[in-house]
Amino acid sequence: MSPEKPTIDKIKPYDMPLHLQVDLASGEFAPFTEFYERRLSQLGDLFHDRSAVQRTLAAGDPLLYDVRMRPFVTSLSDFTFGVTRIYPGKVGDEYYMTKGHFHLLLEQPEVYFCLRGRGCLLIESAEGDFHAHWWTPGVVSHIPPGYAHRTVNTGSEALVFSAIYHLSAGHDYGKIAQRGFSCRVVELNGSAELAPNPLH
Ligand code: PAN
Ligand code: ZN
Repeated sequence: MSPEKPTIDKIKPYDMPLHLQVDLASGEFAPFTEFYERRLSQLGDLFHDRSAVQRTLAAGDPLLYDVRMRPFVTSLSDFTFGVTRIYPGKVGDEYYMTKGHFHLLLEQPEVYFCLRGRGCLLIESAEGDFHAHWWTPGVVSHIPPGYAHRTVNTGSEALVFSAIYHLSAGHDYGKIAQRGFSCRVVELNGSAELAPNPLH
């Protein structure tokens, strides 16, 4: 999969302060300017159990997550504020998760803030330095420069989190699509556990 280039060139700079309102219960906010959804048919390769993917797709094409974003571009710099909502569910023993990516500009970090639900953030450098942050509402995670990141909903309700990063960071999905992270997050005896990823 090819890297997704930042859309910064398309956005007119605006140098005045702005505010927006997040509904903490639903994870929706306004005003947003970009919105996308990701369904299982777009993400089936992420999941280990391919026969479970096929069985699920035969019954429909579930929505795994959606993302709302509001870029703040000024004539000097930029930020993006985004809220991701991952729905509860599993494919095989793996919970619904985001695609996961490195930033195209590796030096660009990101801050995540868990607003609602239960989850796990996987963070890993290209050299294999792996970390998992177990999330409840109120947990803030810093993703340092050079670390890939993926979020997993381990709970029974939507997992909602906000993200702040420079829009110029961009997204590189290719490496994660090929081999994933060192660990997968699976349900084992009714609880969420890390399991080694044999493809990594
Ligand atoms: C987030 C993610 C968002 C969706 O805004 O883009 O949670 O995850 P994927 O992009 O991996 O599908 C972020 O990390 N932005 O940089
Ligand atoms: Zn990111």
